[in-house]
Amino acid sequence: MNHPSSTQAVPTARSTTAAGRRNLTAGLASLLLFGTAAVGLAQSDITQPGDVIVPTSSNSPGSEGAANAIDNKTTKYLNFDGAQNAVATGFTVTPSVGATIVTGLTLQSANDAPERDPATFKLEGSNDGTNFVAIADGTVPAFSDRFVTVRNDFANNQAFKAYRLTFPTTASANGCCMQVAEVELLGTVVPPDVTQPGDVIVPGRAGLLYWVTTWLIKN
Ligand SMILES: [Ca+2]
Ligand SMILES: [Ca+2]
Repeated sequence: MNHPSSTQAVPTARSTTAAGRRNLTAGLASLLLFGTAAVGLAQSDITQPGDVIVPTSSNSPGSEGAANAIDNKTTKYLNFDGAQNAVATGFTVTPSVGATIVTGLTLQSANDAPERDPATFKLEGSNDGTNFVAIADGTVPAFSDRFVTVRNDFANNQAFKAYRLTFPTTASANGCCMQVAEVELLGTVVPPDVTQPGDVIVPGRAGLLYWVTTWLIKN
């Protein structure tokens, strides 16, 4: 590998303290290992049709299951357990893109019955599929019409491999259900750590790190 930009950038970022040089060295080592994959990632929907999705229950019409929530179409997911807000309905999705950091979501209202629209949401994340950590919860902005998309943004810096999204309440307690046409989870994909304990460290890379470290100490 060639890293001309890394070495050329060193003089302008040079620190005058020993601690600063150590920090710079550590930073450069990280850059050498991870490259620029973590820089400038745009937020986007981290789900896609076909991702593994498990509903809170199968109490849905045959053609209106949870997969409809992430199929990129106006088809709806309807769950009868949401009648009278008796149960928080929703789903758990495992994005095929791997670990992600989610900081927002969008919801699209379904074709009819606005009283069935989600009114509140709760988002949790998991890395083992069993233990879930709270990420965000709150009120869903009102839908002005059918097939309208609303968005919630929230602070989060934790990465997860799976997400459970549930809707504790609907716009009005109703005798039918909860329904939603489409859901997007907005976030960024976490670049994988390409190293693991026991990896063989090739002399070329070790030599480059030694050269950079020596150069920083001297300068
Ligand atoms: Ca989508
Ligand atoms: Ca859909």
